[in-house]
Amino acid sequence: MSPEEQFQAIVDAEDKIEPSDWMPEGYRQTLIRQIAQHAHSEVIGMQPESNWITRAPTLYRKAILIAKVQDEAGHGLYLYSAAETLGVGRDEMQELLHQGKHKYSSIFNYPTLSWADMGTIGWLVDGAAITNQVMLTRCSYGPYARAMVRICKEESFHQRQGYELLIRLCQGSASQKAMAQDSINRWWWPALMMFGPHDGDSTHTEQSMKWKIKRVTNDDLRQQFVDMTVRQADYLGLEVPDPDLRWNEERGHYDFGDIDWEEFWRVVKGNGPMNRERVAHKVKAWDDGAWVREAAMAHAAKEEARSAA
Ligand code: BYC
Repeated sequence: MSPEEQFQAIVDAEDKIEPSDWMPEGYRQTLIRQIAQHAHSEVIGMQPESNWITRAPTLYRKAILIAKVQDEAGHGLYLYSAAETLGVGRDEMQELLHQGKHKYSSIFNYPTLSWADMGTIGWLVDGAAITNQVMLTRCSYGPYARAMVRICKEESFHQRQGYELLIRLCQGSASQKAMAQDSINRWWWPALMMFGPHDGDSTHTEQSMKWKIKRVTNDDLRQQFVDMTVRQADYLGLEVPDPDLRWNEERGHYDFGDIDWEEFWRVVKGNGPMNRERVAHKVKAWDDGAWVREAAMAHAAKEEARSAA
């Protein structure tokens, strides 16, 4: 058996590939790309929500929001660690993100304009994230799959807190309910875009499915998300902003309208409403934090010298 055949046999047998195992270069590069993008998404994803921490309406909501944003930082750290096991440095990944050479999820390039957006992000954005990420707990690469188990548990908590926030708003005054409706109007389509291009336009799906990095295609996950979420919107008494949305008895799924793919690619290529601000803020945070990293390195060097003495 060639190394490639042996590798594929391990994958097909549902065993995990570990960092010290032989792997095709394409597999390694695909994982670095996907895991780094995922880590960057978690970290950039802190920005839209942290924007509302100082304006949370109660201490209770503020505590939840701070904890959620902190969880996202933690997810970024697990994922950067998983990517590092593939031989890429954390500083290198940061540099590529700062230079615009690494992507992150399109969803975080939209602004958070109202308090209801905190609920909608939890409900729709974390909801879409879990729909996509549950399959990643079964990814063939061990360190990524294991990181995803913990991340999914936390994301499902995030999803529920967002939905609960919206239940409260929708049971509140007419203007609170209108704020919730305005929020779903703005986030619905970008949330559907999170799953990526149609399967026919997806560069990586076929190979990633063969390697069992991905287990379900972009379109199938998107359908799963729509089917689950429309019922949740009904319960809230909110309308999904899609005139073509209807239950298809024959398919056993909801049919839904066309996604604006021009908007998707515009955002992915760096020209969405908030791309420049998001990256500029990230670069500033990295530069402002340089002294912390330097102090930690100096401390580690001192400790090492002390234990060597
Ligand atoms: N945005 O061949 P395809 C979170 C790119 S964070 C931008 O289908 P693939 C949270 C794609 O990279 C959630 N780019 O790709 C955090 C590729 O370009 P490259 C983040 C996108 O990888 C804070 C090209 O389009 N989740 O939960 O097979 C607060 C062709 O696509 C997007 C993850 O990262 C997009 N939406 O499938 C709250 C999950 N979609 O790289 C919540 C892990 C596609 O060739 N990632 N592109 O230049 C994945 O599962 C897969 O990477 C994707 C895309 C399903 C996203």
